[in-house]
Amino acid sequence: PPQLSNMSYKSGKGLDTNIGNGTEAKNLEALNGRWDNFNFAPIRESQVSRAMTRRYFADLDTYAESDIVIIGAGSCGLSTAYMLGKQRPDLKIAIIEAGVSPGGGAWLGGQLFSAMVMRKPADAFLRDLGVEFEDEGDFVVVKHAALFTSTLLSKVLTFPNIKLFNATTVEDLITRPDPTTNSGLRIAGVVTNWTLVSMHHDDQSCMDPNTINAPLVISTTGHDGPFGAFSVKRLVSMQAVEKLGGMRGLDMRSAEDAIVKGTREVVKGLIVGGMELSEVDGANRMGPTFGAMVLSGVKAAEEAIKVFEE
Ligand code: AHZ
Repeated sequence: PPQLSNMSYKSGKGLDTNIGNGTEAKNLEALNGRWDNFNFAPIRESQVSRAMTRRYFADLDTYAESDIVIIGAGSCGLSTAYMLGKQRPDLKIAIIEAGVSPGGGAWLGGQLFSAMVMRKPADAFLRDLGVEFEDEGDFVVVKHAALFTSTLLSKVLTFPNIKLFNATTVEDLITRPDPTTNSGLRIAGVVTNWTLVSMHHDDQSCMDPNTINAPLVISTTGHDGPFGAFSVKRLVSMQAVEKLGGMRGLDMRSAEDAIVKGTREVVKGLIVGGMELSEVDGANRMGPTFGAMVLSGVKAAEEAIKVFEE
């Protein structure tokens, strides 16, 4: 049996026997037909744990002071992040997504159908992203909404200055007094918790949240629902906005223009985009067409860049 004195708990060596040295393979072809003597490179469980937790906690440390926090990784939040990632590699951007899987309502085109419709000129965004589509004249069709969302997500996750914290909910907004604004305050960051914790505030006590300071928050939490329209509802309860307009019935013709045009800094330090904005402005919903979400993201990024140029 291994002697305690011979064990290195730091490296984990000495506790396990029968671990192979690992099959070497420069490429996948090199593995061809070698499965009988195959084994993975050695590992100890603590190495896996440390590889994940060290990075996660370093990220929490790094992004505790961010330049921008984007709330919600749906089609609008991800489009915003993509535009900012491309144009401003100098800004530190945290995306906080309540769900385990980012993407919001953009994994299917509508109902349970696969294809995603975008009205022109949102095809310009698809070209920029490198997602193929069929041109139907006034609108274009991506063969599967998941192709759009996964491509967008993969690009956003590649930017070194953007960190996605998923399974994390924004529970509140950080505010600071600001006598120059109507409400006398500005938004200065977000209050977060793991979503599973947020869901249990009613039956558990002492589960205080965490915080991220940021001079600019971009909220894209979607229309009202269990989580949706979070920031704008909070603006009302903190009396920074008098009341919400409330999302109106579906009218594709007017809804998409209204959302893109209306994307703006609603309260100092808080830009609102995507369907969350319909709750502020009393805009119609547009249903299964996604051009407004991506172009609202483009506009939200443009508005954000203006704030940093001021
Ligand atoms: O999980 C939510 C989703 O992924 C996330 N979210 C909401 N509240 C949050 C909170 N903290 C962190 N407090 C939160 N994350 O925000 C994301 C919103 O994505 P979405 O796809 O619902 O919104 P969107 O505005 O990007 O796109 C909406 C697309 C449309 S239009 C429409 C209609 O007209 O009927 N319906 C949809 C889904």
